[in-house]
Amino acid sequence: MAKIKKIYAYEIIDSRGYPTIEGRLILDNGVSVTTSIPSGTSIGKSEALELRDKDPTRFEGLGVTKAISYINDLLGPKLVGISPLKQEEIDLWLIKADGTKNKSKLGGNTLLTISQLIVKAAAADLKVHLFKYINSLYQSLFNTQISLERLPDPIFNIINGGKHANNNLEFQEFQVIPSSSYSFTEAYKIGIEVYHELQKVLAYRNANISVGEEGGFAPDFPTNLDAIEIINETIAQKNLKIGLDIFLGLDVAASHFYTDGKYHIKDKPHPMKVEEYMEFINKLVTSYSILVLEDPLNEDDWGEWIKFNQKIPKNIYLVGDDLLTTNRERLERAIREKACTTILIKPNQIGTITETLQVIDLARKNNFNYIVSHRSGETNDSFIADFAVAVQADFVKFGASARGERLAKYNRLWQIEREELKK
Ligand code: 2PG
Ligand code: MG
Repeated sequence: MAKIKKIYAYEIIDSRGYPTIEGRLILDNGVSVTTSIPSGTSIGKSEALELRDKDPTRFEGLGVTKAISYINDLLGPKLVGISPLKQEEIDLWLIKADGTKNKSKLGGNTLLTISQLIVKAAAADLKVHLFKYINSLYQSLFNTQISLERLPDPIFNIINGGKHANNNLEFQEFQVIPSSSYSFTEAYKIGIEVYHELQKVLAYRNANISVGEEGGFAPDFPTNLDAIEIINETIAQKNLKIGLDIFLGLDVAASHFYTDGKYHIKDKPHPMKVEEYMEFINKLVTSYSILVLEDPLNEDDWGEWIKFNQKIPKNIYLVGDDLLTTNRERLERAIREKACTTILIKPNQIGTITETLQVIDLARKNNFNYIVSHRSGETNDSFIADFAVAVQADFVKFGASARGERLAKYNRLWQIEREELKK
């Protein structure tokens, strides 16, 4: 079995134009793999720390040379001679080397670079598709098999707002979700055609067709509801039936417009207290075939989440992203208190692949749904696409069906469906 010969990292620039880490691992048989790390713009308070240099003379303080020196000088050399098949051991060693609860010493981005390199190197060495290797890794960690049957259903973020765009919408993501009865190939085509139709509808209305961080359009509208209405109109133009062929989704990312104990959105002329706001969101969900609803409430208000979860229809995926931050303890609490039904999975929120798989295992054992997600700051690495197939996520959320860093993931899913899943 091959052993690690060298691990090193360097800065590259992400889709937002800011530095991030790319790492490379070379095995002693000459096999080499590369991976890079995404970065969030709207970040949950409980996420693993993303280590940045804070040196104002470089990249507005967002350089990652400190993290890179930890990989090149501290961690990488100690892994020379070790087999990449020892994922769990290596990840536990990384966690211990950091020693903090939120990876604040070495950085979640530092640890995840190494953790992902190890996964990729093992798959490359064994000459198996990445998703098949991650699937077998899960099986060896938890003694349970996940049968590789299907591709996750894609969630396309076609209008961007909130922190992802400089338009005036408070909600962060307005999404369309083709019915799960479609194959990925069909769903992808629908997502792409709806995206282009939306561009036409927006242009017809003299709305702005420039895009936000995740490739969705970023128009100004008088209210958030107007953005939903325009998506409905677009879907009707394509002769698709809403609630049958296609559904809507929202990442409200409500923590970002929650101040002074109230929710501030332009749909109401006054800031709303939680009761009124919940009523508003609940009505919106039921009137607009919203299937997936992410972070509708402030990330600290567990009690309100519990109430809301009781209130909304049972068939809706109530998703905790900023609430749960791919964190095992927070997921345990959500399960215990019934705060929501679905967790968003982002490996860089926690920092290692083993911990990410542990969270998924906990979700699966408790019939909790899970969605694998990109970040707003992305690279062209499609690791997350293989990861989502490997764990048979209910959905994937990789942004709009436009811009290279988003398409790298969707196109990889397409390739898996076309060439690799059933072979
Ligand atoms: C989210 C993510 C991804 P960010 O809130 O779900 O869409 O955004 O990466 O900016 O946290
Ligand atoms: Mg989110």
